[in-house]
Amino acid sequence: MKRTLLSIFMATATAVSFGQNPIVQTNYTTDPAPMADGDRMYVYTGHDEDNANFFWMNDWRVYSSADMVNWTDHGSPLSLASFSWADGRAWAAQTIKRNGKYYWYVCAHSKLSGAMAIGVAVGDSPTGPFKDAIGKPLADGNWDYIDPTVMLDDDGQAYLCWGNPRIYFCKLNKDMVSIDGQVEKIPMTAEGFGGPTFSERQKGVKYKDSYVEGPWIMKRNKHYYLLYAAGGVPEHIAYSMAKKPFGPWKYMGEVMPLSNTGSFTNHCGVADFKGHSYFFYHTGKLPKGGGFGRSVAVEEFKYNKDGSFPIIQPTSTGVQPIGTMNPKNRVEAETMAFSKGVRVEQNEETGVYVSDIHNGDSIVVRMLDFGTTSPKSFTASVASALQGGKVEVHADKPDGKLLCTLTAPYTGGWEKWQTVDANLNEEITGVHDLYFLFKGNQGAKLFNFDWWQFK
Ligand code: FUB
Repeated sequence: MKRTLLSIFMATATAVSFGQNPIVQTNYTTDPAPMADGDRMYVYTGHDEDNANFFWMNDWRVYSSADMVNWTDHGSPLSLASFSWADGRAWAAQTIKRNGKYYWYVCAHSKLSGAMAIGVAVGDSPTGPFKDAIGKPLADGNWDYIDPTVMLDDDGQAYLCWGNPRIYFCKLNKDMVSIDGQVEKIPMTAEGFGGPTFSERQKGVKYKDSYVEGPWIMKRNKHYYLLYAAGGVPEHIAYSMAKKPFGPWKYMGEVMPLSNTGSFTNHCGVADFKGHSYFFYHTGKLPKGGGFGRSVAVEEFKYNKDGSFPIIQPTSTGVQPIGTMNPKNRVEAETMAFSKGVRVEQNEETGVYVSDIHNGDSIVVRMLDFGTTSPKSFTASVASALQGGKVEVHADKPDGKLLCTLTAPYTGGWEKWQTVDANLNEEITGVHDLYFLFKGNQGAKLFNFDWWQFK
């Protein structure tokens, strides 16, 4: 199963042009929920399994970036196993910070009701560890109960919304893990959402649009927004605005129109970060991807003067970097702008590391600022239970200046880490992209890669 995605990457290598979308190539990722926190943008995602024929999803993942192009894989700190009541369908979710704690609202199939339920996990850091906050669902027992989205208003009141094909809405108590009052249904009017809910549609009447699923509620500059997957399958993204968190909502039109994304669902999340506005969504654009093999992508946009959204089209280019990284600090190998062939694994001791490295695979890391003094050597932590291999480090392009070739030896096991060095052949200063090109015996797994650093 794992090898399949890799083989496809290798087979289609020449067809993959360099672009930032999808932002993760080592796994399928879905239903993005961005959260800016401090110096980093975090994206909480679902995870489509390789070769899936349905949304057989078992866990959620976290990625983060300080520059919007190099994404660090934080692995999967939350899965169905984290919730004693859940037994399938780890679908869309969102995380929010309050009073130093991180609340991750999820939906999953409930063993208790035999239908879908909304749950909440809590952690002390954006990357976890997370645990079920209450040991039971927040709301259970309805196939409509999917895709929770959460918003903390300026007055300290938090709201939770979810649902397909209706939108449920409630207040959260200050503890963020209990519902204040009743769960209401948001009235689905043509004025609010372009059309009434599917069951109330009249034959022969043409509506502007319709809410389907994947709500994203947020507030910005006194405007309340509800973005959502709309129009039936295939889905586009539309939105409504309101002056109050509970509406009434006004249908505003499409944000991301239907286009050839290769996925019949779409699901968005929006966040501002370091003075830029970003729209996250998913496509089926990773090799062998599709409706059940989706991948998160991101576009930068500017709000219109009146606070409304512009039309945002999906691109393969994605966004421009908004920062640099220091290569003289230790960099986790699972921080990458683009990769080909490699996968990731995680364990308690090492955390996340790059695995499944084969001859011809590569990793690109962008915007490394070497400063004015060239480093003299390159150091990496590697592990191999076989013969190991080599990594060539090139500047700026795959056939750019060869800075060094590092040899990763047999270390006695795939998790027996050894720190190895290579002297630089060439000086390097200023800001550069780096291409790590992996070489070794054809077909064999070469080595695992945990971190690297220039000295
Ligand atoms: O990822 C599973 C489901 O597909 C989500 O819950 C929906 O929003 C759609 O993206």
